[in-house]
Amino acid sequence: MKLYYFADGCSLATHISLREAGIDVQLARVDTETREIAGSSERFAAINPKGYVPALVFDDGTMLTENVALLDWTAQQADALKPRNEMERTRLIEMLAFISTEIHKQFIVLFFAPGDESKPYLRKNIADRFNHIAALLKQDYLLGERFSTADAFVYVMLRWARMVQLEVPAAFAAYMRRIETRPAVRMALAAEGIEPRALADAA
Ligand SMILES: N[C@@H](CCC(=O)N[C@@H](CS)C(=O)NCC(=O)O)C(=O)O
Repeated sequence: MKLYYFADGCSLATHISLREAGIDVQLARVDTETREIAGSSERFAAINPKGYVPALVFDDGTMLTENVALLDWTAQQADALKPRNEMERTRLIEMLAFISTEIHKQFIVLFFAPGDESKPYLRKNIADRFNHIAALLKQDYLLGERFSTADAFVYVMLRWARMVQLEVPAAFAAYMRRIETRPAVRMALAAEGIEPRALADAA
């Protein structure tokens, strides 16, 4: 299978999760500006008409898109990630939907909407959402003692928070370090040519 991704994009959550699941994935890097695919003459728009990453193309040619769907699908693929019952799966989807709509989408507007007028509002909104998640962080990972695909997603959002110097609760410092010590995360970052952020800050 092939994962179409932007370096340090939201697709990093799927990339990390696939590695956590032990799935062998081929990477296809999409240039954020030109939308060309590295090492290929294909146009990304011809692969995913929605025009955005992540897009996962299976060996039979079918494609899965949308972070929430990809992170739910990946969670089903390995015992280490798989929710243990129906309610755990629903809780995972609840968290993925929250991160997707309440944080990820708001970052996209913060980054790309023209004008500065709405930026303070968006920054406060995103900060409030991170506060909400921090209050839930009672164990090592968001949904308990086990790493889940929601951790991969919120980790990417925390990287973005650092990119725009958005202050997040102190609890996330140790959390990010914990995530970044995971071998699958280190491998995904190295494959995308990007640096760990929490560990770099601590150095
Ligand atoms: N609804 C999609 C949105 C994905 C998304 O926003 N992807 C960004 C990168 S983080 C992108 O490819 N943007 C390019 C574009 O929209 O043209 C999802 O949740 O997967």
